[in-house]
Amino acid sequence: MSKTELTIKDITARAVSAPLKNPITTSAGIIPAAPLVLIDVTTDQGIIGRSYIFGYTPLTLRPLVQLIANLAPLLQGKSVSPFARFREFEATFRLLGRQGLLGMAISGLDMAFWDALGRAADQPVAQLLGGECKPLPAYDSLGVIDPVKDLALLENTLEQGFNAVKIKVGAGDLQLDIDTLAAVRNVIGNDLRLMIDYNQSLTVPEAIRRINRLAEFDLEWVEEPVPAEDLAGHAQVRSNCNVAIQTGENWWFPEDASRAIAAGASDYAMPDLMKIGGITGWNQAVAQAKSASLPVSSHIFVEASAHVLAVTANAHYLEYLDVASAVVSNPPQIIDGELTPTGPGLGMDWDQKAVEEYAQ
Ligand code: SMN
Ligand code: MG
Repeated sequence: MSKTELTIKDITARAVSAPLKNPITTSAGIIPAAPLVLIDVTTDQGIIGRSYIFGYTPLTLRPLVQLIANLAPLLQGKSVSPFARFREFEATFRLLGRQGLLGMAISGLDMAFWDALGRAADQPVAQLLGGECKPLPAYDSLGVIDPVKDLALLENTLEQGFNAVKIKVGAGDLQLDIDTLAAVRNVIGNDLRLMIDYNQSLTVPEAIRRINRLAEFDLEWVEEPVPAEDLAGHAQVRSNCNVAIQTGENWWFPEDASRAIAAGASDYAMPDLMKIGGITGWNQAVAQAKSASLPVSSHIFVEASAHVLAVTANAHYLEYLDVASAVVSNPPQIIDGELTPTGPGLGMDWDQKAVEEYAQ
C-alpha cells in the first residue's frame, strides 16, 4: 500500500427531507421535498468523503440507510480505490444483481470515494480526473408548467441567463402539451433551446403522434416518451419522428448504456450518477456514448455532475435541478446560465444545522 493511500474507517448514512424551491412535478407524480441520504465515508487518514443519493420517495430512506450501514463492514480497512471497490461490488453482488436500492447505495459510495480522493489531493475531482474547472452550459430544469399560472418560473430562468430550459409534459392530452409549449415559447422567445420530458408516460403510437405535432416548437430533445425499459419502443419513436430523443436517467450501470446504444434507443444520453454506478460507472458509460457519437448530458446531482461533465468527451448540457441546496453549505451557483465545478473533491459540505433540522 502506498504511503498516501486512503483506507476506509467507517461509513455513515443519514436520511433527510430537503425542502425544494419548487416541488418536482411530473406526469408520473409530484415530489414535494427531496428524500436524500447523505453519505459520509471517514478514512483512517482523517479525510472525509461525502455524497448524497436521491430516493425519489421517502419510502426508500430507511432501507437505504440500513443498506449502507450493512455495507460498511465489507468496506472497512479497504483502500479508497473507486475502481477496485466497483469491481468488488460487481463480483460480490453477482447473484443478487445491482439494480435498485443496492445500485443507488453502491453509486453513492463511489461518489463519496472520489470526493475523498479529491480532498486528499486538495483538488477538484474534475482536475483529479484530468479535466479543467471551466464553466459548463446548463439548462434550467422545471416541472409540469401550468400555461397560465407558472410563467413566472420562466422569467426566473431568463434572469439567470440560461440558454436552455426543460419542462415536463404529458400530464394531460396533446392539446394541453400544445397550449403549454405555445405559452412557454411566448415567454422565452425562439432563441432559447427548449426540451420536454414525458417521464415515460406515453405509448409508442401516441408518442409518435404527439412529437410530430409538437415539432413546430423547435425542440432540442424529447425525453423518455415511453417506458424507459422499452428500448425497441424508443427506437421506433426515434425512427418515426424528426426530433431528437433523449434517454439515460434510468440506465442501470454501464451495461444498460450498452443495451440502449445497441438498440438505437436514443439520439442523446443523460446517465444519472446514482444509477449508472457513480463516477466510475459514468466514465465507462460515457466512453461508449462517445464511440457511438451520442452527446452526453447529466441528470440531477448538479454538484458531482459538473465534475464528470468536465471530463466527458461528448459533453452536452448539465441539468440544473438542485435537490440538495437546503442541506449543503456551499450550493452550486449558476452564472450566466453556466456552472463551474468547484473543489476540493466534489466541493460539497453539509450545513450541519439544516441536516439536523430536516433529519428523517
Ligand atoms: C426527474 C428528475 C428528478 C425527479 C423526477 C424526475 C426527471 C428529469 O426525469 O429528467 O429531470
Ligand atoms: Mg427526465
